[in-house]
Amino acid sequence: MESKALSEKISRKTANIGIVGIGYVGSALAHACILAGFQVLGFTRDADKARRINNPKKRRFTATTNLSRLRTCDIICICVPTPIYEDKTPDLRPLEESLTNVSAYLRAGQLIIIESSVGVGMTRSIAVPLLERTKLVCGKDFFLAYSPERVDPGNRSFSFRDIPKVVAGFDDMSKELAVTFYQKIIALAVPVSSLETAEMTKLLENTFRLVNISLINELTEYTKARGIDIWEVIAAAKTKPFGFLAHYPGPGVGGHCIPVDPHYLLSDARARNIPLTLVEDAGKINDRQVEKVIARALEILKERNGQKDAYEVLLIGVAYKRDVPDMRESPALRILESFHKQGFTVSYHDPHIPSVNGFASQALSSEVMQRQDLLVITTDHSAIDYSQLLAFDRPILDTRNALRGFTNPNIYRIFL
Ligand code: SAJ
Repeated sequence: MESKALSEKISRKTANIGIVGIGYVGSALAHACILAGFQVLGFTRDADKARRINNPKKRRFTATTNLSRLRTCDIICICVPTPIYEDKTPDLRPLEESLTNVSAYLRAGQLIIIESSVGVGMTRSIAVPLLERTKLVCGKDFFLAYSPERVDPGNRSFSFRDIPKVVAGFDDMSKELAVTFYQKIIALAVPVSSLETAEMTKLLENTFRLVNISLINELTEYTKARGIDIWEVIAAAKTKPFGFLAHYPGPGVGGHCIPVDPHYLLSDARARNIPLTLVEDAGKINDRQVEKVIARALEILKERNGQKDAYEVLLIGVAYKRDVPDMRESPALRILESFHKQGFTVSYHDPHIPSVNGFASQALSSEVMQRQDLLVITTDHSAIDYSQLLAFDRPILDTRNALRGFTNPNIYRIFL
């Protein structure tokens, strides 16, 4: 009975959608639900964020810090971060807190969907017990699904609606309800046979990327030794219309997905004594990129300035990737901290990040630029005028091939 009523409300788009966690994933999902005609209530601990969202002109999307309103939602999507601790083990506190909050107001007939990236088996082993504390029974009184987020910050090629979504249910009815919901907001919902299959799909997607980035970072050491431009090699390999997907060398791997999610796989594999040596090594190879950038920068500084007590260095870009205002796990921050610890006068310029860790983004003024012993391009934002950067005639270490095509003698390329 409960499922029929919910299915009807989804089909008529009168189901009230609750989204717990309105960061880049929750916001994108909220927008897609609104576009499809649903009413959305965002749940956040940040009262200012709630106030910013509650714009009288936008009645379809409101936000609140009042958790008791979870009871009014027919579908609740959990889109909170699933980070890792310093020791790289899963930090499930945000997810467990959200599930505890949802369980406090859980009522019969609700569909709970987890979108946060989790380890294999975590939906079943963590979400079900927390939700069933209310004595309501999963699959009977309420429904539970898992559908990993696939939001790609800064990607202009695919809209939320264009990106298929993998969907699994605790049971068939849960899956059916979740597929019916997603089919209202995106072009393609991809049902799979189990929660674990959907959890592993997400981990495969991001581990695939981690490993391929580490492959190209490692191969760059070889091509550099052989005087070959790896970027030209990749461009040539991309002409193969099948069986190749380009990845590029860089200063390391940042963001809240690629350097993080694979540890949800590794921690469970280790616990089961299943060696995933390639994945373990991939993370180490990518982490070593930061040390390579720092070592090369020091070589250039000594070569051009002799031994000095302190050099002045400006990083161009601290975001974890091009054209996003996000610096989580950004390798540029590790480079910034390292130069700072070595006593350098170090600063950064990033048009998307006004300040971070007590540093403020520097304007590219003549006064600032003339003082620099070295510029390091750590993020290749589109908004930066690289020819203007070169006009200051300062030594530049390019870790992103942002200066492709330029031949100024002051350019150093980490990959050549
Ligand atoms: N990076 C490289 N070389 C590459 C690609 C990325 O060094 O060839 C670096 C980036 O500079 C960044 C980090 O790796 O520091 C992560 O880059 P990313 O493009 O993978 O960025 P994310 O973390 O936003 O990844 C998202 C993920 N999407 C989801 O998790 C839903 C990922 O699964 C996507 O594959 C990726 O976007 C994408 O394809 O753009």
